[in-house]
Amino acid sequence: MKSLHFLAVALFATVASAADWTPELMPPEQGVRAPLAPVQFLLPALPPETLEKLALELDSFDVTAYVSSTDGRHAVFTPPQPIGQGKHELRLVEYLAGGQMLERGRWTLEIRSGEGYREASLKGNLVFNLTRRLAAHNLAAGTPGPNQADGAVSLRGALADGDWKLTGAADLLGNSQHAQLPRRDGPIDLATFLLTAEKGPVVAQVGHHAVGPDSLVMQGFSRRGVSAGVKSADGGAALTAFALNTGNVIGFQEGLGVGDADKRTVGVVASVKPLAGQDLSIWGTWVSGAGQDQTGAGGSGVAGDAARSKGQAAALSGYGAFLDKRLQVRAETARSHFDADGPGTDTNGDGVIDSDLPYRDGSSHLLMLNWSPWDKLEAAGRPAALSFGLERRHVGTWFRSPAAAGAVRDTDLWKGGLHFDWAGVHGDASLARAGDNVDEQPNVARSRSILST
Ligand SMILES: [Ca+2]
Ligand SMILES: [Ca+2]
Repeated sequence: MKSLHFLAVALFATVASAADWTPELMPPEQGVRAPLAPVQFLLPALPPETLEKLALELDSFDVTAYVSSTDGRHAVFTPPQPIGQGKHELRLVEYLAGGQMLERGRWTLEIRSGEGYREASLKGNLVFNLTRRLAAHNLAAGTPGPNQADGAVSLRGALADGDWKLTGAADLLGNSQHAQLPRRDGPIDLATFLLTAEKGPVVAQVGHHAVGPDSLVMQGFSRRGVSAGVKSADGGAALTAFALNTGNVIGFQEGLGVGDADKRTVGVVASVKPLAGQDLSIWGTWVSGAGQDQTGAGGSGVAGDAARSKGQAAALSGYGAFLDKRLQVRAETARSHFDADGPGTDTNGDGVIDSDLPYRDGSSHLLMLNWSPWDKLEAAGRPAALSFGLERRHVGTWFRSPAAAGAVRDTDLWKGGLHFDWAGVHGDASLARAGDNVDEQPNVARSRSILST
């Protein structure tokens, strides 16, 4: 039986090689492939029964019905509708007896709108509101006139050629009441903007954006500024350096947001996926910055609340998903060196600094586990899911980062919980033990609590 099988394979191989041929894709007539231009092939002299078994696929869709030929050698595919700009895959296959499929040719089609660029687009979106106040009795002095207008314009553009691409986005605001706009001056203002330039492995961004994955030292830190990075061809490793405004600048003001060293945060994020094909990432983040974060009003007790706070922080972070993603692990460790009030504060307003905190060192550690032991669980004939979570978070009393204003501070937490879903019902239960004044400062109050939900 085994030898028969081998014989069959050998026979098939001989037939296939005897009938070996490759089609040829003809270059476009005008140098670029336009969205509706016919695509031409040259085939060798083939018997009619072979021609009948050929099929053409565009991006995995069978488009054989749109192929015609007058002599069996020159085949023309006429797109029934414009092919989108960019790269597409075209495949010519032959169906063999027995249902097997043999790929005869595979090409990348690049569709362009014109000679100039591979991709060029600009989209705009306008919203405009006009409000007229009808009643005008008993209005306070200084009330704006009866006609009010406001609007927003959203612009998106892209330009690409070869291995480079430029994309831009900007949101503009208009309001007849100038005080309603970020800059409070003039009827038109800018909300946010972002320009991205990519060339091969290099990416540069200017405008409102976040850099790299979140960590203990950088969380939700989307700000106006500049960044430049390089990534490996497979996307597994990346290195990005940035300078962003510490606060949240909007409007036509402060330019790129990084001109003032007292309001600037600079840093580097490096990430690597050490095992190919595995869902495992390790990234390091270093930040150094000064200034007030918009979430921390003075005296709010949130990191960065003092307008002139400054410092550095660094974190090493890892995330992995194992056992078909049923076990997820996140681990981080971080250190900081931070002066919460910079050169000090004048607490009684007499013009003389009377409170100046020193630089303090802090550390922070995090471990989070999530485990779903069963892949497919059923209870009483209905699908069910059950997962267990464990969180260990230890944030030192003096741990702060200029790029993580809203982060949890000064906590010593153990938390365990479970989550279940069954027949559309979700439930969570957890038990946590939390404490503060982690560094046991003698003049800071200390609390401990146990919570269950
Ligand atoms: Ca200080
Ligand atoms: Ca004073």
